[in-house]
Amino acid sequence: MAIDVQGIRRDFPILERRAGEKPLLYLDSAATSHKPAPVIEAVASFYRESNANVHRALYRLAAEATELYEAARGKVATLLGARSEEIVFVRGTTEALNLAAHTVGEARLGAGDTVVVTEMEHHANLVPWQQTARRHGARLEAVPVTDSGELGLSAYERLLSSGAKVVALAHASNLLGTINPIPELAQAAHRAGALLVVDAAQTVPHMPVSVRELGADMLAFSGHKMLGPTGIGVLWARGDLLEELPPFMTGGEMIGEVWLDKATWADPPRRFEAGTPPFAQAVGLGVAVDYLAELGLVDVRAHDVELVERVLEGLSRREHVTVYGPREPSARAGLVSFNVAGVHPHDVATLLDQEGIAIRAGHHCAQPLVRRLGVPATCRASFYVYNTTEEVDAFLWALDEAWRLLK
Ligand code: 7TS
Repeated sequence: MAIDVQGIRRDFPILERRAGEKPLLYLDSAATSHKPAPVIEAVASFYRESNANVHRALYRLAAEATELYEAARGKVATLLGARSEEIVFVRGTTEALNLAAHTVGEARLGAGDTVVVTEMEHHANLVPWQQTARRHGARLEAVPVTDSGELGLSAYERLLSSGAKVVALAHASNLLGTINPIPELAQAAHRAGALLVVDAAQTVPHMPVSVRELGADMLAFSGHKMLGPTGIGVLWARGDLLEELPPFMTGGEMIGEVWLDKATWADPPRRFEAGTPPFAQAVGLGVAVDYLAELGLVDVRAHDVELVERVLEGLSRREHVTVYGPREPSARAGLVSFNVAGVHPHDVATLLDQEGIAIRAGHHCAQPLVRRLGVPATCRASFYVYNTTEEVDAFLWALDEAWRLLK
């Protein structure tokens, strides 16, 4: 069933504000999503009524806060088809991937091993692996991106056979929109004896994601891109893998026992949650998960595809516009990157801003990919549950106005 976008819009207080003279037309949800009133209210009421540090004290308020924090973990586990013990709360995708790279490096990487990434990674899933590879004397290899914006699968197979111990790649590219065929890539990685780490920052908010169906070993995403608060994210990993991994950060409740000269570690997931965790944010994320589950992620996905189809169709009729990534809307996440001939993306974004339209222009934290495309930057429009087909049309109209002024 189609989602009720007008009803959804009423839940998002920020959509009532104006951008200068114009209503806000927000097309940057790939960077961060807006928050519905139930999420804002959940965080506020946690601070008003239930605030205490978790996993520490015996008094009632702390027990209640701990229960709410653990209930949020349970909701995330259900969302992913995982077990609660496999859900590590972190501050976001970047921290999750740093945790993955650091601990997998310690446990599994040695001199002469290969780490496989791709040319379409966000820096958050590239730079931590560069650092880890360097620290352990491993090689870092990147799967190339084809001209149609997909992964070169024969190169992938070749790289796997060169002593690959870990593959780290995006479920969907935040620039191209390409959705990578994770189940197949995971099977091939496992045949080669490598772990598969998935950056799902652009998919978990937008479509049903089951970690078992993907066949991944680890998976990372951020709360703030899925209607939740900032400062909360998730690293999921197979239970037996988490058991094997050493801590990333140390201190706080991640310990078993501590002596002056040594310490032992708590079981997962606590082993990986050093310090005071972002518990109010986790509670907010739990409510965001409820909100998305209520809408139904199958329908959320269908809405994205409808908007992307309309944008792709509109842009393809404009000869001065180049679109990057797959042509087929169902092969993409809910975003479209493009350039306007002879016009710098920043100028396009600035003119659209004068119409109240927020798009992102830049390298989208994927500099190797932008270099591969041979452009300095791109414009990107990205969509979510509160965007309408009328907004897509207004965006296309504003792009035509910008072209008239800048060509
Ligand atoms: N991985 C991908 C695929 C992303 O799109 C992003 C953020 C990250 C990792 C990092 O997430 P964070 O929450 O830790 O910052 N992407 C974007 C973007 O496309 N525009 O702004 C942030």
